[in-house]
Amino acid sequence: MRYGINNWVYPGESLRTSFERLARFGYDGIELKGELDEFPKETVQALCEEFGLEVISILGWCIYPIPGRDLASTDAAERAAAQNYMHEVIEYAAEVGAGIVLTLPFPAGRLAPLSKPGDEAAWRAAKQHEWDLAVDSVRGLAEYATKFDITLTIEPINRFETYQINTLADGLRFIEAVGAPNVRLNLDTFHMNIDEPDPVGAIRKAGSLLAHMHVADSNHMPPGNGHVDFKAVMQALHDIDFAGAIVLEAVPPGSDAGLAVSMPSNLPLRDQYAEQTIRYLKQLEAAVTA
Ligand code: LER
Ligand code: MN
Repeated sequence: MRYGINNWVYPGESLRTSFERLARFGYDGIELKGELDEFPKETVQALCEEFGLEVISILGWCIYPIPGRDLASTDAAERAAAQNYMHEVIEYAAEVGAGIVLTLPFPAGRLAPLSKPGDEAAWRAAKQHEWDLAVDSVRGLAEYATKFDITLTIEPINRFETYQINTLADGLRFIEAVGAPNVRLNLDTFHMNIDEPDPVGAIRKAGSLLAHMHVADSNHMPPGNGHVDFKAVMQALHDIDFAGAIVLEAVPPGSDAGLAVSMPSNLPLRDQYAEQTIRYLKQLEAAVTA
């Protein structure tokens, strides 16, 4: 397996510090938050070279209500801006050698259709309309990504962060609707613990469509600190011949993830979480491959 950490959990930290931590604990690479102006590609390329690390993936930062990031918006200008933004992410990924771009067809943090439907029939119609818009947007992105040999992954995220694509079943239905071979799945153990009826079964069912994994425990802490069965997760990944990377998104306790990852008193946890996770998962990996 290849292992990485997403750097959205390291706000305010220099890239050098993040790369140095990843190298020190034996990670293979980094997943970059898709705020590209913060990470000049020349700096990233030089650090990859210096530390022997790769950029595994870029997380398209489609977070509501950041303007120009909503691929499902009913406002055509907003949708076009989001597509342009994702084109830039795809181009950046190709330039730093990352093969995966994580794509949120519905921005994290938006929990209802923009039209704020007042009854069930209106809700269903609005939901379907935004679904169709998102499918259309992602189909366009997939075509664009083909030119750069980039795979787009769709991550089902929990109901407290989006009102569409909460489960593997939703993700599979979305990918089928898009109908492009370079659109695949990214599962996240934290989100699956909330909305997936059978998280380990979902990994098995995703099979060869699973291109990328995010890990955190049930409480968003590093694997081993909650009740996700990571041994069964690692066994399932092994059994499906998972060839992607496992990327950590661990967050210290607190109701506001953005605040929790930036609190000065939590900074020492960055090393601790990185060290614990790779040690624990590699131990489980050895056990399931023995
Ligand atoms: C993104 O990978 C994710 O897991 C979301 O919770 C971010 O809002
Ligand atoms: Mn995730």
